Amino acid sequence: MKRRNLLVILSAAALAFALPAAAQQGKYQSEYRLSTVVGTAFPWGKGGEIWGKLVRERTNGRINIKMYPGAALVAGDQTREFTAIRQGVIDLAIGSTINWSPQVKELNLFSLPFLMPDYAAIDALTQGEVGKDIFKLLEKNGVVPLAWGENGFREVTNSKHPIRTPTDMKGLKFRVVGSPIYNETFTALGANPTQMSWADAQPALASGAVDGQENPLTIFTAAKMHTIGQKNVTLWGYVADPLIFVANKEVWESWTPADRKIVKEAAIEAGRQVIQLARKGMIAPDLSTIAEIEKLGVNVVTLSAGERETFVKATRKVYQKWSKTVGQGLVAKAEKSVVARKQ
Ligand code: X2X
Repeated sequence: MKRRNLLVILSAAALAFALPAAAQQGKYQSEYRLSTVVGTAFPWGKGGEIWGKLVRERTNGRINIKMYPGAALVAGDQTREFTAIRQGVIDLAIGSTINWSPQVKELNLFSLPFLMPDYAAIDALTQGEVGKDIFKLLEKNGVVPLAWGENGFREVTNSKHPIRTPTDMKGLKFRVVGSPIYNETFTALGANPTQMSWADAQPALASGAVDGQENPLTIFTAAKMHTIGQKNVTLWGYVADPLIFVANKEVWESWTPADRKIVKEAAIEAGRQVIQLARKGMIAPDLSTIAEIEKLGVNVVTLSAGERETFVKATRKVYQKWSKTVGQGLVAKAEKSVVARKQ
């Protein structure tokens, strides 16, 4: 073979090698649609932004993530998000365990009232055996789980008066999220719950159609809920919703192993940052977020251990009933993990 021909062959081989795997496979989409319920003013949406940026940089733009906040790909109906991921209407999502619990009933674990007494308890579940079990369940349900994030402890707020006992909730109307366990918990406390989406919740609060709601404080501040009548917050920490980063299975399989690794590692990194943002200013000695909320003219009630106990007792039946739905084995494992948690 002539020297020149050999060079041509060699350089062609080098070029093929250097080309991104995507171009060789030709399977990559120009854009991947990422669903979140809230936008970048919230830690949750920030997580989407961080994930997208890391992936774009590290894949040299081969994987271009576009965010669709407001659960826009399912017209705001966040309880349909999981099905849409499975069907490929959504390529990627960072979702709350609550919103996916209609399809994956075990995700109601995190909504069992007063299962998790503190942040260490959330970590003990998501970062331990329970977290692994839940990822396996998600895989069985046809999506690819990648990383954990956090929405946070869901605190109860209302426009009427401070809540210190279940009696204070009697007769108040609350917007609750899309799992029936919330209706049952609020009913057990003597309140009137109505299930609605996040999109519908804000106008309902603003018009006074409902008196209160429950959400993490980062949602409270970013959505400026004090401007829609929510002047009373009670830190009862009854449930917390982790977030889960996932990919549609076919999309995942269309990527090269090297790109999958990039996407997964970026999800883990973004998840860590979301968790940090979600907890900022809420753990002693840094309670600055709570102080900022008080400065907005909001009355923040911290319950004594005894006061909290009355809420625990009042919701115990709901806990027991829903433990069966979640699966007694998984609940027992979670309870054990909570007891053994490292502070
Ligand atoms: O709808 C809510 O309350 C929110 C934003 O927290 C969730 O999506 C679970």
